[in-house]
Amino acid sequence: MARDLVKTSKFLAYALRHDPDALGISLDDAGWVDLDELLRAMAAHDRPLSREELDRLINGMDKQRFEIRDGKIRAAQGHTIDVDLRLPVATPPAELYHGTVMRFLDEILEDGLWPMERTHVHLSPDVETARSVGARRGEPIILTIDAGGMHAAGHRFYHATNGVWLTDHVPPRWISLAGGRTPQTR
Ligand code: HQG
Repeated sequence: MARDLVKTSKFLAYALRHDPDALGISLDDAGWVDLDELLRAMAAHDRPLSREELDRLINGMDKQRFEIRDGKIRAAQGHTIDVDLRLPVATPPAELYHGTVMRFLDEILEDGLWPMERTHVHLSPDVETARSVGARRGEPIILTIDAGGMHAAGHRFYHATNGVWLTDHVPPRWISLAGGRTPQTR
């Protein structure tokens, strides 16, 4: 994907997940904005984008950040602003993965995973994805989540359209280090 489209994609993700004011748009309570309104706002903010470029940006992404439906667009996941994506409750696979870094490990094993700034804890369907999520912050550490056990115990899971799994909180008892090793730090 062209470099400026990558930049545009990052800016769009930022606006749709965290700061719609940055673009002078407002999202509905499920995070959607009208496509035409978005393209007008991009032009008004010196970032003109045609519908064709937007389609290219959306289809060219390695991880699908955006969702388009009924002439509207939203970020598929990752919000820090208060939205209700209204994703259906879904049955997760037996195991999910979370990529993090060593400096958070003690706290995570003590308190479990919390959404922090986002609306949900984000879990990956495979180790490779979790590794790249963790690698945003440093040397990645992969946690294995007993999603099947959590689900059986009544925790709710949601499946974002881009394959990311969301849940409210993962208590420590469902978390283990990939490979079953005991954390060195404990
Ligand atoms: C950590 C990306 C201490 C957690 C990816 C993570 C992803 C704790 C950080 C999506 C903790 C939160 C989400 C606790 C969790 N104590 N640290 N109790 N509980 N943490 O970015 O999962 O890059 O909000 O391990 O694709 O890293 O935005 O979540 O390191 O799907 O395009 O607190 O964001 O997309 O960080 O990433 P984040 P995440 P983008």
